[in-house]
Amino acid sequence: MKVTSAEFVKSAFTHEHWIDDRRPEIAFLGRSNVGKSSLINSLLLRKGLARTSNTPGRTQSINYFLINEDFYFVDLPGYGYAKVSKSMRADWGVMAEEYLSERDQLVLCVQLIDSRHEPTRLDLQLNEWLNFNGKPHMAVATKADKLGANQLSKQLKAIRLALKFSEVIAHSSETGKGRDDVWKSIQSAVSRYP
Ligand SMILES: Nc1nc2c(ncn2[C@@H]2O[C@H](COP(=O)(O)OP(=O)(O)OP(=O)(O)O)[C@@H](O)[C@H]2O)c(=O)[nH]1
Ligand SMILES: [Mg+2]
Repeated sequence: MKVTSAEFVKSAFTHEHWIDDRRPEIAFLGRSNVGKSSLINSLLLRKGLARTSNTPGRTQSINYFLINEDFYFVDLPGYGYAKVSKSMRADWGVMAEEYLSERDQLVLCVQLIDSRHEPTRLDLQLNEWLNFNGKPHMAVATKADKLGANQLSKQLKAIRLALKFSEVIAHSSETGKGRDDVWKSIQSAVSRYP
């Protein structure tokens, strides 16, 4: 995919601020700090477009990026960050479910899993929800550069076993590993949109 333009459009904190121009959307989902913003930057080859940080829970709003004036990348807040209040954690579920259920233009959900760990309970819940609700999705195992080849292949096996209905692609935003394969799936999802 040749990225000719990529721009941050807006942060939406509530329903009224969601974008509604019928362009297709790709949503990035995963626990906080798993590397959602970094994956977006890596795919776009733009270093600081989506804000990354070492502080988990950094992305609190739904952030829209318009790519090639054609489709959106949607950076959703991370879940499962223990230090936020219980009500904020409950809000995540409500907001995400509302978002994921209501968007007809959502052509692909990209679920991120840390390649170093087994999927968490919340990862599995989200994956089941996506399957059950027939949402087109794929999984990306992030931070693949942090593991050696043997460890990585072992972890991928475990992740594929846990997310048995999902395509799983290993990716590193440090080395660019997996970038082309993730793009292939995104492109094919966008091209299926009427
Ligand atoms: N080595 C390595 N570090 C990564 C990779 N991807 C992300 N990181 C690091 O992991 C941390 C979190 O990355 P973010 O992209 O901000 O994660 P996020 O999922 O957007 O986090 P929230 O917005 O807080 O939910 C940062 O310090 C990144 O530099 C990767 O592929 N390799
Ligand atoms: Mg982020």
